[in-house]
Amino acid sequence: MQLFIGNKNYSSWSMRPWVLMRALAIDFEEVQLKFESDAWRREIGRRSPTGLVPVLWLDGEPIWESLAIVETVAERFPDRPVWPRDPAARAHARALCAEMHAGFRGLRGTMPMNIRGAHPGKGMTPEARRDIDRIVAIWTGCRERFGRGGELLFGAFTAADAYYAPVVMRLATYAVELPPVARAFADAVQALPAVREWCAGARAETEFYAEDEPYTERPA
Ligand SMILES: N[C@@H](CCC(=O)N[C@@H](CS)C(=O)NCC(=O)O)C(=O)O
Repeated sequence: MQLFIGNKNYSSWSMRPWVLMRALAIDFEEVQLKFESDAWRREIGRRSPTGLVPVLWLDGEPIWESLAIVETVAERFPDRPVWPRDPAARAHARALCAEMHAGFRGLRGTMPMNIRGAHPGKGMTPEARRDIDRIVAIWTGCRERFGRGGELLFGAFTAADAYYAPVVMRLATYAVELPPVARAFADAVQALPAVREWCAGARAETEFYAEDEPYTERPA
C-alpha cells in the first residue's frame, strides 16, 4: 500500500490519511511528491487521476479523494477503529468529516496550512471567523456529547480527529484564540504521536510554495 502525499508543511489533505494510518498503526509506504518539483511533474500525471494528492495505491488501483481513502482504509482494516463503534457516534463522525471535506472555504482561503509558519492575526476575514466559530461549535458539541472516554472528539482517536488535525495546525500558525474545550482538544491533537511525527517532517522541509504563503515574500 503506497500513500502519495505532497509537502508535509503545506498539504492539509495529505495529512489526513497519513495521520489516520500512522495513528492506527497501519503499515504503508509514504511516497512524497513535493509541489513544483521534478518528481511531481514526472509522476503526478500517472499516479493521480485528478493531478492532486493524496492518492492511495492499493492492489494496483489508485484511490483519490481523502474521504474515499479513509473509507477504503476502514473497510480494509475492520479491526482498526477508523470510525466510532456506536452507530450514532459513527454517523456523527462521518458528517463532521463530510462537512470538512466540502466546506470551510473561508478558513482554507486565507489561513492556508503552513505548519512551520507563524503569522499571528493574519487571515481573519469575516468568512474565516464564521468557519472558525462553526469549528469551535463542532468540537465543543462533540466533546460534550461523545467525548467522555478520552481527550479527542469521540474520546479515543478516530478519523474525525485526523480530519480536523490540519485545522488545529492552521489555528496554531495564525494564533487563533480558542475557548477552553476547543483549546484542550487542539492541544490533545497536537500531542498525538502521529501528528507530532508529521509536524516534525513539515518543520524539516525548506521548500517555499507561494500559493500557500500569502503573508511571506518568496525568499531570494
Ligand atoms: N478533495 C481532495 C483535495 C486534494 C487537494 O486539493 N490536494 C492539494 C494538496 S493539499 C493538491 O494536490 N494540490 C496540488 C495542485 O493544486 O497542483 C481530497 O480530499 O483529497
